[in-house]
Amino acid sequence: MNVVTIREFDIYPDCLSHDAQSNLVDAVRSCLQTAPLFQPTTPRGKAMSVRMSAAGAFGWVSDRSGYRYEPRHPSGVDWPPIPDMLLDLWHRLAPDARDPECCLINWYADGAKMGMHQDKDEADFSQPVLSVSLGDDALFRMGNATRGGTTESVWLRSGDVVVMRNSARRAYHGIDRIKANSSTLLRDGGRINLTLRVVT
Ligand SMILES: O=C(O)CCC(=O)C(=O)O
Ligand SMILES: [Mn+2]
Repeated sequence: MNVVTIREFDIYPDCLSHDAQSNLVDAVRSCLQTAPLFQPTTPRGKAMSVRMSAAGAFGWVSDRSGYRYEPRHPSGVDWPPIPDMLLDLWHRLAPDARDPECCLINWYADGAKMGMHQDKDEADFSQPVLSVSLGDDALFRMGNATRGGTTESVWLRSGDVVVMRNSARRAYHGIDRIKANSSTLLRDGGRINLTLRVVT
């Protein structure tokens, strides 16, 4: 499989075929019927521009009580299981890793973005994070293990997969913007990002 490595972020362009992408969108929509998208706020009470949900044993949530993983959706229902095709992808690209315990679902409408951050609410940083892009193109910025310094950016397209492992696992990263209407995969436009994580 083709891989481009930038700052130890392994980027697999066109990893998922068009059929695989539409099957995955169907699987995500079915997860969202059980666990609807919600609008997280930062611990200081600012609404995030991305809407979120999750699948798996844990979902990531954020509100006035802080950033954390929770075993249930804010409504009280269990998170739905992680779709099998994502588990297959994880096993192919991260064969030595433990099984993922969370698939975070991020939904970006036009104008949504995600500030530079580290994924650091997990217990075991030896485990990778795998990220799947679906729908509109997104400008992904990759930084360093500490805030600031030089960064490099790449446009992630629908079907691209990124694996953050080794030094990239602790590196700051974010989404500066999405390019509206750059993909026809999602009927109402926008972008879905899925990140598989080992939480415990
Ligand atoms: O949307 C993306 O590609 C990145 C998402 C992300 O970094 C996260 O959910 O922690
Ligand atoms: Mn992240």
